[in-house]
Amino acid sequence: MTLTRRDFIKSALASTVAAQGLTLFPAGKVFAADTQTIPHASHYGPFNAIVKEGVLIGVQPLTDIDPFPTKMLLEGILSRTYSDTRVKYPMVRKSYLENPLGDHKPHLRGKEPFVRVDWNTAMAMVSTAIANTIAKHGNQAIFSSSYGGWSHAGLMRPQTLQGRFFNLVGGQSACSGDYSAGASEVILPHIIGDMEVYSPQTAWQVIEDNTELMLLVGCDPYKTNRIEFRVADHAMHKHWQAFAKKGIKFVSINPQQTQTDKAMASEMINIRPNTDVALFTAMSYHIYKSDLYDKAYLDKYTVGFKQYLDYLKGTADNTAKTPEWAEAITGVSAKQIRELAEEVVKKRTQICAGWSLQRAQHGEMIHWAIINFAAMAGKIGKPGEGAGFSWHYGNGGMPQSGKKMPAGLSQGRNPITARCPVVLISEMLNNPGSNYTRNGQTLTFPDAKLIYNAGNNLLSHQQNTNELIQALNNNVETIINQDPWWCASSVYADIVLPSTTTLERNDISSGGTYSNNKIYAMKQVLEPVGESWNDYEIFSALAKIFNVQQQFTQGKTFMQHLKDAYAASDASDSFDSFWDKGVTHLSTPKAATDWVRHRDFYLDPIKHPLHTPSGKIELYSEQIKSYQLPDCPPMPEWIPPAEWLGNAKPEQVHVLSPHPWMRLHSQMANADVNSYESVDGRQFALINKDDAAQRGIKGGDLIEVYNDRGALLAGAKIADNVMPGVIYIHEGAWLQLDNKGRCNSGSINMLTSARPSSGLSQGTSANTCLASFKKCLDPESPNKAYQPPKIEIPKTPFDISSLGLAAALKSIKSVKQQTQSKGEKIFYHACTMCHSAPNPADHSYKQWQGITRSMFPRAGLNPDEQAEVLKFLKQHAKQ
Ligand SMILES: Nc1nc2c(c(=O)[nH]1)N[C@H]1C(S)=C(S)[C@@H](COP(=O)(O)OP(=O)(O)OC[C@H]3O[C@@H](n4cnc5c(=O)[nH]c(N)nc54)[C@H](O)[C@@H]3O)O[C@H]1N2
Ligand SMILES: Nc1nc2c(c(=O)[nH]1)N[C@H]1C(S)=C(S)[C@@H](COP(=O)(O)OP(=O)(O)OC[C@H]3O[C@@H](n4cnc5c(=O)[nH]c(N)nc54)[C@H](O)[C@@H]3O)O[C@H]1N2
Ligand SMILES: [Mo]
Repeated sequence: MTLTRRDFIKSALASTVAAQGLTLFPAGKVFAADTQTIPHASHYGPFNAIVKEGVLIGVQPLTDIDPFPTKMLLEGILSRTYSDTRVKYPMVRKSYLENPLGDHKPHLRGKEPFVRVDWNTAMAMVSTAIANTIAKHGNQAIFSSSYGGWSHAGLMRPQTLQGRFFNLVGGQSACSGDYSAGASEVILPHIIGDMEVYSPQTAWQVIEDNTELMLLVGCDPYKTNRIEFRVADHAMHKHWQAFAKKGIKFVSINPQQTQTDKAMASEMINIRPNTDVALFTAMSYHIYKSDLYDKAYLDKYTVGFKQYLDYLKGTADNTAKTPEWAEAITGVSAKQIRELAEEVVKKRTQICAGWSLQRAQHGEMIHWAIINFAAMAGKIGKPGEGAGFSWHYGNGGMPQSGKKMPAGLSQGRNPITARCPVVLISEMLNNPGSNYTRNGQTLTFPDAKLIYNAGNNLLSHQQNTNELIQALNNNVETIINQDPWWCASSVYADIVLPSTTTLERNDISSGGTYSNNKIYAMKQVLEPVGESWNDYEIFSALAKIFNVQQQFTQGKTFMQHLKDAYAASDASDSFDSFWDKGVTHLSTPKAATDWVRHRDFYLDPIKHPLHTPSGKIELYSEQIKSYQLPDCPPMPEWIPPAEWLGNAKPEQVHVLSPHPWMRLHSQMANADVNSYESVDGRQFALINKDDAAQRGIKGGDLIEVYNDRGALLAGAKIADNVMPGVIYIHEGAWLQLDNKGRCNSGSINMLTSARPSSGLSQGTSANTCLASFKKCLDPESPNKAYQPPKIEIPKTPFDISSLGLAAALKSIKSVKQQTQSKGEKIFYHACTMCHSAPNPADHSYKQWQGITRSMFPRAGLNPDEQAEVLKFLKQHAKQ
């Protein structure tokens, strides 16, 4: 039996569950007849939802698939489902509702109450805003801030559905790049012919059999593999434990000792943030000077050594890049630099670098500097050796099945080509129509008047919150946010559309990112909470209003879309059997366990050239040189960032904002498990004991962290595993500004800058950030970020006819629906499995050939499909 929503809210069971937070059910537990176990899956792992009288009462892990379920799965999912922070009804900001067509006082966003409305009113208001914006400013004025977004693990991702709807009504301006690896994904195709950051890694078994040294560089897979873009299964642990048992040595270059370091007993090399380029440059210099470098390898597999050597020797700048030179920059002793360089050369070494390093100004340089060093050491392409940039993501190292997984609905082609690199959103809003560069192209910002944000938390994840709020309030007429919760982006929106969570509808997912060896049913577990609609319902309803519903739904039911997606996959189980069991497994060929990154190239560089201009590893890039960028040189050079310990004032520290252990960004911040990330209800800051003592701060104290851009309050946590001069504030706390404009919740982006990495990639530089901190003696209240805003219930219903929706809809020109080639269709369809569909013009055709070599196996495309996609990319690639 399922309760109606109304019954549920009243039910005693619901309040008991909400109060207790959790009932934990061990794997394999058998339940009484009145209790259902319903299979579902999430970023945090697969599970059985335990349901009684229509109420979720717990989550049971599937330990045969995931032997290491996290508390985010076991406790967080339940706790956040029934949290007070659910948006239960459509909401409109008070002044917006009072004057939706005129001055609705954008400066009151985030400050005034919301008014509950019914769905008719909400949809009429959203449609009017969209239609008026298109009629007045064109489709380019609709901006999708959904760069991809981590919403959920299913096929029906809000970002894709949003693109599908808007593309049917003339398109929307969109984001380019992502926050994750924005710098490397642009530079590395020039250097090594693939993005590398989203590419499979040498298989675990090869590491176990061959590797002697694993060199972790800002890489913490024990943390970052706790979740997956699709469904986590934590399969790495068995293998990493085997690495340790085998006696593989771990060395970790990092300002902090991580959980991975603890588990692997890594030898630590604490380094000043943002200075790794200097370290690897000096290691390259040292192996040159001591004649330990591999000349034959350089001749055969690389270009540009001559120019790079000039840089190492200091021919032009009179500075030899010696270990002593690097010691002064990095804080790592010259002796240690020499020893490390020699050890790496002499041992079979796999370098594993994370992405935080390149989330920095000049972020393009670091992975490149590592590649140059690894090439000089003669490592790339050999079993158990080389440089990899995805060991910490998607279970990197897991053998690939190459099987086709179900894919979501296609967005289709976006008729609007205007894009904004994610970190430049405030810049775009403040300078509509102005130019910027990206990957050698000069492009133009759209003039965004309406922002539609679905399934990503812009106000939390975007750098420099104060600048963003100003830019939004000065330039954007309407902000629509679609989310199950009162996250920061909901609180700062004009119209909030409550979407269900995946628990309240059906879906399908698969896992893992590279392995593609399982397909999961995400069955509906509950009735929608409050009056929330699922994302598909919301966009179908909009499509109906805009008269494109038939194209949006293709006349299919929701369940038919899922069945078709499953049928198009390589699963051999029937849909009914799969749906019944909740999971189906796909086999992985034996050869996948022997896979070595860049082995083909290493064995035969003529037959298997890289997709760079030279076909080789480019230690120096003529292509990058031709772009003539003042902030992105043609080889990996150490360039001091605008903010680092080398130019900090005595009272300042470097602030890093790594990803949280017990959250997925801002997700789970409203769940019980966030207590792990908090001190007294606020985000904690990890502080070295000496830095704390100097400022008279003890563990548990409230501190204020501040710089020119903003301020936040956080709880002090004294750490013995963080180097002096560096503090850690995990990204993803929700937002609550006090009367002094400080974030009372500890949201890190109050402090970060939206300065891009460089004119090449325009990636984020969140980790280039200095700030001061002191004990806070004047908090105004406890943290209220995890409470819903003030909500009013109107006495009289809103008069929808006053909006003039019919006239607004009539004033938009009809849109000619596009016909897509076979290859284009496959491209946009398969890309729904990733962050977002990239623009074919982002890369040259040659680069696409390299990039698709990693992507095709992940998408499970057969040779004919691959040929069609390549044909499409050839026509539309960057010239
Ligand atoms: N649990 C959990 N896992 C996640 C996520 C999450 O939110 N929670 N998010 C996922 C996403 S979207 C992404 S993009 C990835 C992010 O993956 P990463 O970007 O690799 O992760 P971070 O946590 O930012 O940083 C990892 C390590 O880099 C170190 N570090 C920072 N700056 C420097 C530096 O200048 N030099 C050196 N040597 N080390 C440095 C930090 O101390 C930290 O230990 O993680 C994914 N996994
Ligand atoms: N300072 C700093 N900032 C950073 C980073 C950093 O390292 N430092 N990391 C950056 C990186 S790498 C990333 S990837 C971004 C992450 O940024 P986001 O992708 O914005 O991260 P999430 O917090 O996971 O946001 C997902 C949102 O989707 C919502 N959601 C969940 N399920 C559903 C659903 O079914 N439907 C709808 N409509 N919504 C749903 C959630 O409630 C949440 O608000 O942050 C970036 N910001
Ligand atoms: Mo990310």
